[in-house]
Amino acid sequence: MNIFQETENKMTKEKFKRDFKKKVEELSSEKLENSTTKFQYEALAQMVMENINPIWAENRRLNRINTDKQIYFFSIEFLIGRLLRLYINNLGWEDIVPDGLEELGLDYDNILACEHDPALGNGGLGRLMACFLDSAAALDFPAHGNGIRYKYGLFQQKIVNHEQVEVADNWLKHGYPFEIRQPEKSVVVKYGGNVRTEMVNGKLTFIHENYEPVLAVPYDVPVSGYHNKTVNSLRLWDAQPVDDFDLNAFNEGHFLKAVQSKSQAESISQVLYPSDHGFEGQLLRLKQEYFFVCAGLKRIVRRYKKQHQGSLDGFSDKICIHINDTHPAMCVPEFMRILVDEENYGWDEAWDMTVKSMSFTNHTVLPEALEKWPVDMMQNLLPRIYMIIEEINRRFLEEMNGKYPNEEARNYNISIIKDGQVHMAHLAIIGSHSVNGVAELHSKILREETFKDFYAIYPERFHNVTNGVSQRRFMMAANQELKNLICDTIGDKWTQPGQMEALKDLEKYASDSDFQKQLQGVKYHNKERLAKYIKEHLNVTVNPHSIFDIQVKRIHEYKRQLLNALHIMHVYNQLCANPNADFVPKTYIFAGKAAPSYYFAKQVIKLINVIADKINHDPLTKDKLSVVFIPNFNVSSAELIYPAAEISEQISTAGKEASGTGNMKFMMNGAVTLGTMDGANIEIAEHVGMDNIYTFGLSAEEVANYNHNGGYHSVDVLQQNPDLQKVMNQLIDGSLGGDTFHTIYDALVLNNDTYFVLKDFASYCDIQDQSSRDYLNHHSWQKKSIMNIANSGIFSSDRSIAEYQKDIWKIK
Ligand code: 26Q
Repeated sequence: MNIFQETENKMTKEKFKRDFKKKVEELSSEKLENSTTKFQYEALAQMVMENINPIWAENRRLNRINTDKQIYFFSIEFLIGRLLRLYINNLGWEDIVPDGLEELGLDYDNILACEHDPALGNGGLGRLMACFLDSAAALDFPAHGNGIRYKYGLFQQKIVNHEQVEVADNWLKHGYPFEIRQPEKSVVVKYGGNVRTEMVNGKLTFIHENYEPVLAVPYDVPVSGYHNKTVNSLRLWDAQPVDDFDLNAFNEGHFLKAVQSKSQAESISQVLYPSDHGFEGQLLRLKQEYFFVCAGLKRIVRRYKKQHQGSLDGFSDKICIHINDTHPAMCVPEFMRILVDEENYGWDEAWDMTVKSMSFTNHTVLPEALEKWPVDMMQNLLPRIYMIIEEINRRFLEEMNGKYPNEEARNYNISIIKDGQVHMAHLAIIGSHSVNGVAELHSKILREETFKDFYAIYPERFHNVTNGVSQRRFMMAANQELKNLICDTIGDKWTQPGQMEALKDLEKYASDSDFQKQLQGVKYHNKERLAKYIKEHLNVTVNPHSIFDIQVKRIHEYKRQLLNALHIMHVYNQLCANPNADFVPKTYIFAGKAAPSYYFAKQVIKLINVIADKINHDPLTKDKLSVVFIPNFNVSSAELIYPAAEISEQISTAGKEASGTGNMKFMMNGAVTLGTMDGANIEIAEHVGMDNIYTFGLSAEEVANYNHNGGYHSVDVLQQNPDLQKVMNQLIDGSLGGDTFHTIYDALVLNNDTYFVLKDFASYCDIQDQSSRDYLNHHSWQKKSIMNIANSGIFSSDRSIAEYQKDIWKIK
């Protein structure tokens, strides 16, 4: 059902064409036929906002009076991607707009491409938030986001001389049509200064003075639901000086000081930190974390009090604060501060309300990514917050020492403050009623290893909610031809929110040769579309009849793009040795950004590009083997890439990838996973069956066993494998056009290969060979592809959101 098509002033194609033409001509002062694509984009964006705004306002009005529980996601990243097409689809205009524009002689895709893709996140964690907002709105469920309106999003990646070069992402340069600035909802965030105590009316009162105020100004972005009347809000906070100039400083003639304080305030929301691994304790990052926590909670509290006669009683029955990884963990002490210092609750009651309101999702088990802030930094920047953390910790340890007097070592281990650092994960676990991992294996590792001491104390707090992704963006919109084919075959029940598991009906067609042929045709078109993009952007010709084997994600040692690259070198060696042997044509595609300070990951990018250059220029490989590194992986290029994939590379060292979500996006577009038993791959294998996935390598348990015994001996593996020796030597002997990769060689050979790349190499080569042989049997390959699509429904973020509702937020 599409309720927008039932209303009286429903949009028709003719009305759309008239309104659109008028809008373009008003904006551009030109006849439509003389207008630029930029004006056409702006006109379309404005029309969309004019239609969403009244519904959004109505949603806000209803949210003010109704008593449904509201969810607030606090996340330092929201990787929302382009929004125009999604708004159009959600409004139910998906058939009207493309046709209408075509009749006006315009190209819909060109217009959509004018939207600057907002890159307000690094990768999985930020994109997950965007998928969750999409699903919550689709399911008519009030969930909102709170984050930072970074002036510069994640850097844009260029490849120059085979290497990554970072370019600033000035995404707001031409304005952003989907945000509404709400200056009257600005709040002040206080940094630094000192805290003084005073008895006021017989109560010990904490007075924060000499602080530096920063103004937090909210910008709201509508989050509309699919074919329904729900519009939620994503609130992004911008940092501004409280007064444009510090007037005192200015009047005293300290002009430079005044300007400096302005730029110090603005610096807080200036840029997204481009690292998603390796915690670095930078002061500005800590400022960012407190910034959106403080501002977001202030508005939520203010709104709640307004609705409840000035009281916060009952808050935790009506509001859930969801902490996305530890970056917003200061929600815990900040909410305590509000309750105790400002609202005069007693500590115990305040603590009970806090724990009941907060829930926490962990996204990583890499020890180097866990946040630990130096005590003196936190104490100086946030003196009252630090005092409250100390008190939370003191009471917690007192309770633990009372309950478990013989567990001294453990009680020290779980302390929030130890060794001069504040452990943010401990704060988040102690201050929340729920802690969850993002795939079965990951949640098990949290319970049994990472947080095992907490699991012993609070077993009831631990949950698993396996991640999911938005099928509306990553399949229905990105792969419309596939969507249409499936709807023609099994109907459209699966396209309805929460119903994606109806795709299971496709299993009936798994061996149907007509359906298989049509599916193959769809895949071929998507491969051609990607091949065209590659030709245009990289001037590399790839053979659309070859297998498209794709690995796209952030570049990390644990994700092992290196394993993929070493295998390609091996394949190339074989081809050179036997140019006339049978060879299944293959195109290896990579994309992904490395953190600018992550030297090893940048060497891997360089290696891939060097190999690509060599292989693509060798006439021997023509139409058989090509390698492509697509620069600047982002949500928009992802939408082109997933639909074209036949093999989805998910090859992380087992136990390291919390879940992965790209694996799910590939699967719903019919790619077959080639991966380790890690993260959500394990659940993909369970659902699709072992005949329809290629798995290889050590298990998480085997990896852990090696690690408990100090690792394995990579040299032994190397000695037994001449093919691998050859590849490894090529890294350092100048075979790669004179470039050498000693850092990579040393890590694998001399430093014992922390990520088990050499250990899993032989098993990876075997499974690669097997998949290429299987591909030759088109019938059985198409069957695998269909089984993947048919069983992907469970990996919809609609299912994840429904589980959070039921198990964590406890909403009926
Ligand atoms: C922390 C401190 C300082 C600077 C940066 C960070 C930081 C920023 C981002 C740490 C981690 C991240 C992002 C982590 C992330 O994206 N994790 C991924 O989350 C996905 C969604 O749950 C999972 O599918 C992936 O497996 C996981 O790697």
